Amino acid sequence: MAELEGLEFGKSDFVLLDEVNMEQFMENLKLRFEKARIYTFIGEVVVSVNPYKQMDIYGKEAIDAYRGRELYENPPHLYAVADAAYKAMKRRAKDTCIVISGESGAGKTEASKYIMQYIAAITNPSQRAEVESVKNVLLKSNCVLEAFGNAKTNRNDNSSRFGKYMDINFNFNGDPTGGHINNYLLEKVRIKFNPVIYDLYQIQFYNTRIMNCVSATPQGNLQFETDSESVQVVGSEAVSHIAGLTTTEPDNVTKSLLYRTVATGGGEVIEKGHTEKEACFGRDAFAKALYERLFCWIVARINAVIEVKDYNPVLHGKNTVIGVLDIYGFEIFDNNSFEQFCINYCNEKLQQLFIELILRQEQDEYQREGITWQHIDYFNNQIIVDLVEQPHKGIISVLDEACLTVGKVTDTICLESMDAKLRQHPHYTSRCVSFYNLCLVSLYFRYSVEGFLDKNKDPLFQDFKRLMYNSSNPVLKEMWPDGQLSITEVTKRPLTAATLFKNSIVALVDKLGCKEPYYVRCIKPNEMKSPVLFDDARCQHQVAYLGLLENVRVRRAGFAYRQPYARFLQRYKMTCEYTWPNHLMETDREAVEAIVTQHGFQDDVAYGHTKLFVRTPRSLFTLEQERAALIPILVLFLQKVWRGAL
Ligand code: AOV
Ligand code: MG
Repeated sequence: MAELEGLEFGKSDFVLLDEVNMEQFMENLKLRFEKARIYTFIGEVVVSVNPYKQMDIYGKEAIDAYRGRELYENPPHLYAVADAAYKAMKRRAKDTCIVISGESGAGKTEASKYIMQYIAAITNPSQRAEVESVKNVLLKSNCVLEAFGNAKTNRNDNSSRFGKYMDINFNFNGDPTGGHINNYLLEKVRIKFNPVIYDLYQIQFYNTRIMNCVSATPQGNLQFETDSESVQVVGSEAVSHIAGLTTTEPDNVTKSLLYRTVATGGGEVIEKGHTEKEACFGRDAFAKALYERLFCWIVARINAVIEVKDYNPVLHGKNTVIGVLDIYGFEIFDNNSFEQFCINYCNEKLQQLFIELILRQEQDEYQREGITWQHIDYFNNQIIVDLVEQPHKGIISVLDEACLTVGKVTDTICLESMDAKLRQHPHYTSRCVSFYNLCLVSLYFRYSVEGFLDKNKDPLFQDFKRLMYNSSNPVLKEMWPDGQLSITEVTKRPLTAATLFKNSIVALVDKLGCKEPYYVRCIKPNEMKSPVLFDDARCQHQVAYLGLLENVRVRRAGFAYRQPYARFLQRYKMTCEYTWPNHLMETDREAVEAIVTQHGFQDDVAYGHTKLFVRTPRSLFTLEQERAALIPILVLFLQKVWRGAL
C-alpha cells in the first residue's frame, strides 16, 4: 500500500493519481516504463508494459519476496497477482482464475509463463515426487504447444496462433495434483501457405514425460494439372511421401486427392472427379485438418497425462482450481480475415467479462459488508458482442445462414445480406473498397470478407477422413474416428467454424465467470519491439479500449482501499495513543474507529461488517507517512531497550 518505490518511479497504483484523466494516466505509465517499472496496479489488477528486454525481476529473490505477502506490501508484479490468486484459492478454498489480456505482442504468453513458474516455485515445499512430476508436465507442456501452435507474424515473432486456457488443480495442501488444457481456434490456415507435414512417428509420450518431441519436415507443395479434361497429380514423390508418413497406400492418397464420393438424391453412391480448383481446395483443407487434428491430439495426450487421478473428495478434501488464460490478443493486420474476426470477437467477450466482473465484484463486496454503493456508468461493449453473436441477426448467424443456403452464395452476396440486416447498427458499416476487397467494419477494425464463407464452412471431403481412418498407424486412426462413417451417414449440416468457436468462447466465459478473477492487462509500448520506445498514441489507444481509465474510476468512486479490521489495526496501531501498544476496546472495529478519528478522516471511510473501507488513498497516505516517521523512533527505542539503556 505504501509508496514503496518512491515517487521518482511514478505512482505504483493508478488509483493514487491526483486526478483520473488520460493525461495523468499516460504520464504515469510512460514514466514507469522509462524507469523500468513495467508493472503498475489498479487496485488488484496489474497493468504490464512489455519491456522488450530481459528484466532481472523474476528470480528466486523476487519469488521469496512475494510469497505469502499481501498485494500492497511489495511493488506491483505478476507475482503479486499470482500470489493473491493462490492465497484466495488456498485460504478460502475459492476457485480463481488469472485472465491475461492485451493485443498481439503485448506480453501475455510471457506473463502466463512467469505466473506458472511462480506457482510451481511456491508449491510442494516437501518436494513430493508425484507433485513434482505433475508440475514438470504442466510447465513443459508449454514448449510442445508453442512448438506446434506458435508462429512468427509481423506483430509478434512468437505469436500464439491458438488460445489456451489451463486449469491447475490443487489438493487441500495447496499443491498441484493435475490440470487440464483447453485450446481454442488454432489458426490452421497458415499451414496451407507454408506446407509442413509433421512426422507423426516422432511424437512419443512415455509415461508422464513428453520425450524427444517433433521434427517438422517442410515438403514441396503438391500440385495438380489438367490433362485432356482429367485432373492429375504432378509427379509422384509428394504422394509417396504423404503415403509414407500416414502409412497409407499411394493409390488411395491419389484417389482421395482427385475424387470425392457423393450420395445422389436417389441414395446412390458415386465417385465424382474433382476439377483442378476443387482438388487444390481439397488438398489445402486436408493439410489444415491434419495439422489441427494433430494439435488437438497432442493437447488430449497432455491432458491424459496431467488429469487428476484417484481423487477422492471425502478423503482428500476440496479440490480447488486456478485457471490461467492466455489467448490471442486483439489483432489488426493490413488485411484482416475470418481469423482476426474470431480473435477480436473473443477479446470483446473477455472485455465484457472484465466489465461485468469488476462491477459485480465491487457490488458484491459492498453488499456483503453492508455498505451503500453508488452505481457508476461506463462503456459497456455488450452492444458489440451482440452484433456478432445474437441469434438470427448477428454477424455469425447471417454468415451461417449463407453457408447453409443451397446454390451459389458468394462472399459478396453474404455481405449484402449482412448489410440488409445490420445496416442500422451503430457499430456496423460495410464498404465496397474494390471488387475483391469487401469490408465490414465492426469490432473497431475492418475485415475483408473474402474467404469468410469457405473458412466458416470449413469443409473436408469425407474421402480424406476415410483415408486417415484406414491408416495402419493407430495414432492417425485415433485422430479420425469420423472416418468410419459412410457418405450416407455423414451429417449434412455440421456446425460451422464460427458457431463452434462462439460456443467454445461462451463456455470459456461461463467457466471464468464462476471463478474469482485476477487480471493482468498487457500493453505493447511500440511496434518496433524496442525496449526504449514508448509510442504515446498506440499506448493511449490500448489504455482506452482496455477500459483502464474506467477501471481506475470505478475503483476510486467506490472505496480505493479496504482492509480487515485486525490487519488495519496491526499496521497502524502505533499511530494512535489509544491503540498502542494494545487497545482496551471491546472490538477491533472500535479500535480502528479510534485511529480514524484521531487522524480526522472519519468522513472518508465506511465501516463494513469485517472491513474498513477508505474512499481516497490520501487518508491512508497520511497514516503511512506517520507510520514511516514513527518507525525509526521505535527502532531507536527498541535498541535502547535491548541494550538495557531503558
Ligand atoms: P503475446 O502473447 O501477448 O502476443 P508475447 O508474450 O509472446 O506476446 O510477447 C512478445 C515478445 O515480447 C516476447 O517474445 C518477448 O520477446 C517480449 N516480452 C514480453 N514480455 C516480456 C517480459 N516480461 N520480459 C521480457 N520480454 C518480454 V499474441 O500470442 O501475438 O497475442 O498472439
Ligand atoms: Mg501469445
